[in-house]
Amino acid sequence: MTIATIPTAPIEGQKPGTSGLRKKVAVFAEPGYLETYTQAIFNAIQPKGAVLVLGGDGRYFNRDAMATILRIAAANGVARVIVGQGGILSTPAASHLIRTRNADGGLILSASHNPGGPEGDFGLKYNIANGGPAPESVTDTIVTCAEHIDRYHILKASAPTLDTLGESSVGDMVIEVVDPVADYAALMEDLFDFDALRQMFAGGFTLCFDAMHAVTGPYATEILERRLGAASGSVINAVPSEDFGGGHPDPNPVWAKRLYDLMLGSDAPDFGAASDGDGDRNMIMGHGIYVTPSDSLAVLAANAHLVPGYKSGISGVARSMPTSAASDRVAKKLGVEAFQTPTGWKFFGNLLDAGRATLCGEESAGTGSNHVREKDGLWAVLMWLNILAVRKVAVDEVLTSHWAEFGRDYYSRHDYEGITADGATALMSALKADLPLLPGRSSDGMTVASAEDFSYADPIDGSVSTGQGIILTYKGGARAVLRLSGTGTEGATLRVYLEQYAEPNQAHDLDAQIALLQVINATTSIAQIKHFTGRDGPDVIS
Ligand code: G16
Repeated sequence: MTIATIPTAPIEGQKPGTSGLRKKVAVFAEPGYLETYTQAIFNAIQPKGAVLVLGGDGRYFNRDAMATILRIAAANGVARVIVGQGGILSTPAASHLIRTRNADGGLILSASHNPGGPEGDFGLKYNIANGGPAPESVTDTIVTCAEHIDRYHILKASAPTLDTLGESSVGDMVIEVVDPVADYAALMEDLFDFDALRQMFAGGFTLCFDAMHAVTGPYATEILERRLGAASGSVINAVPSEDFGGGHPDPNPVWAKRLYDLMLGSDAPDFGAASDGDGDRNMIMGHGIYVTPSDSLAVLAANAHLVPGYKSGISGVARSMPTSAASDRVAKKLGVEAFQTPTGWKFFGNLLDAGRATLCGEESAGTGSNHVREKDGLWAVLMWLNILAVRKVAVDEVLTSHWAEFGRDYYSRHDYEGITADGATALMSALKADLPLLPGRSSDGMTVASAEDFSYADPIDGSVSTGQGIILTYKGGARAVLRLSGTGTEGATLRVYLEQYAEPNQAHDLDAQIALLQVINATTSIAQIKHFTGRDGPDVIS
């Protein structure tokens, strides 16, 4: 085995964001960049003798990056790499494979919902042995290693193509190419009542699943159409492409507009859903109705006992801080724990490992459970379908009956995209500086009751994460959260999360923007959004 050791320069200031390192393809493709960052990961995790899982969402640069990573892995003494055929693994399937094969960790190549192609984005994320994203202690070590690196090691031989199932080797390292779908589909069969679902589809239930030309195409076609009998063509945009068909693989009303419009039209199927670039996000719709991710988590928590995998109940529900309080109300009624964590799936890992939470969810279209350690788009779809199969009602009835029992948390997120990093930082700094002065401040008929800069002490390992977003709680209970996105690759994105609770006996059929008008206006004014961003309004409202 011939190894080359190549001098390289440190990578400075490349702290992974909310979910691994995301950059333009052009940055990752710069000579030595991917090599150096991969070596920094290996310096941090010391992978000699390790078994690793490797997979990606198939976006542009996936195959080239895999070939490089395999050669660096071999040069660093990795014993075995389990790879999805063609280099493909959805993020939840990779998480499952790490767990089911007792691997030491895995590398996931994806920029999630960000666009792909030569001008698009690429990403690299390290997951630990529990199958979940590396916690901050590990990502901090990777950053330190990247800042002090001066060489990388790479096998001189080239890596095999990854198209043929089975084992081969490169240097002393075994490469095992596996079917990307098989193990994941088997896990779904364990969790859900496939017989009941088959019956529902045989009875004429209709569905449209938009795979957005991304990784879930093969997974959804196999599970929904082949195994469950949904009509052929129920999965649309099912063939993955390197640039997601030129689209933006983010399952929300803006980017999944074709599905959104279909579900609001008169020819809508019974159920609509979409997933993102790497298969971990989801969008859920019924005929004429969009289910917010916050409501979806609450509904799944309230109905989980109807699904075989959760029939003995759930231990707790965890949500990210900007997610609405809807799931807290369910947890309270069920008498189970409710947790509020910072944004980022990695913060759920300890709670899931300790058995304190069974279901987790985020306003950013992520929902999941203890079956893996990532959010899981298709899992969320199957949860909903299984619940509909048991309750035999439509999506809108599930929601309206939920609100009638628990009340409705009107919710919306306003995104100001591509603003200057300076403006974004100045806005957050001004809010932080003003924190003690904000309580009592009034605007548009709303008065701030309390203001805090969210910090989280992990109840399992005690680690503390600070500066996770500003929370403004208004008198009467409405809430606004302001934070900067950690997943963008250009400029900065300000996210403003808004919510207002309506009791069970109050109106639940208002448009969310109308129900939230006062809290929107008050927050825009108190945070001086126009002043700092130069924008009259948000770019994306979801
Ligand atoms: C990633 C994380 C999620 C998190 C989201 C937030 O999502 O995995 O846990 O909620 O980022 O994004 P932002 O920082 O832009 O608000 P994904 O799907 O991109 O991996």
